[in-house]
Amino acid sequence: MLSQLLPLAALAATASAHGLISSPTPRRPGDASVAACGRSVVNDITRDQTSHVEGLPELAAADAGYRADACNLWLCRGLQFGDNAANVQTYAPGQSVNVRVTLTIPHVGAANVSIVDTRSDTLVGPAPLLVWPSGYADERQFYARQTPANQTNFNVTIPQDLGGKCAVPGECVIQWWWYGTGARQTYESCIDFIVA
Ligand SMILES: [Cu+2]
Repeated sequence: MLSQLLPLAALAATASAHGLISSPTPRRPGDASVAACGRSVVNDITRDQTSHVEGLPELAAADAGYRADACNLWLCRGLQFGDNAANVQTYAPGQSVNVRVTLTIPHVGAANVSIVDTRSDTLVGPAPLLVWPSGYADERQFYARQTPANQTNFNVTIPQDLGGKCAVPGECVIQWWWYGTGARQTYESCIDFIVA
């Protein structure tokens, strides 16, 4: 439906794009991610930073540069703190944080926003910060330009008690996670932050 508005090259480049945090600055691929996940995975993510996790494990397994102990493709798509060290946000307990997501292709499903301990890949704090149990990125709403505004522009509240975690850069991320049920595709995007 946008084809008449977009040059062919731009259309090709975005054809598989789905979603990504646009603000605050999320983790993006770089040298640290190559060192952990291998060149094949990072090339795939670089080609389309909004694309899904499925398929990356196969690329990783076939790449000699992939280090299973350092690269968890199901957390931030494997993207590493070292590539985002210049963009560590500092938040106070109880602070409300505005997050923006760019959705470019919808696949209706579930989504949530959580604080994750990057070393153990476990939730930090009392619960996910936000949950959409279903109905996230619904195709019918999207193509009618009726996606609820709070799916792409929302606030999360930093919990008062994080159990002493998230004081050191790289220890915790705020991860936006979305699973398109019909498409069977997972999307992840991560914000690096500390509480102080
Ligand atoms: Cu898709």
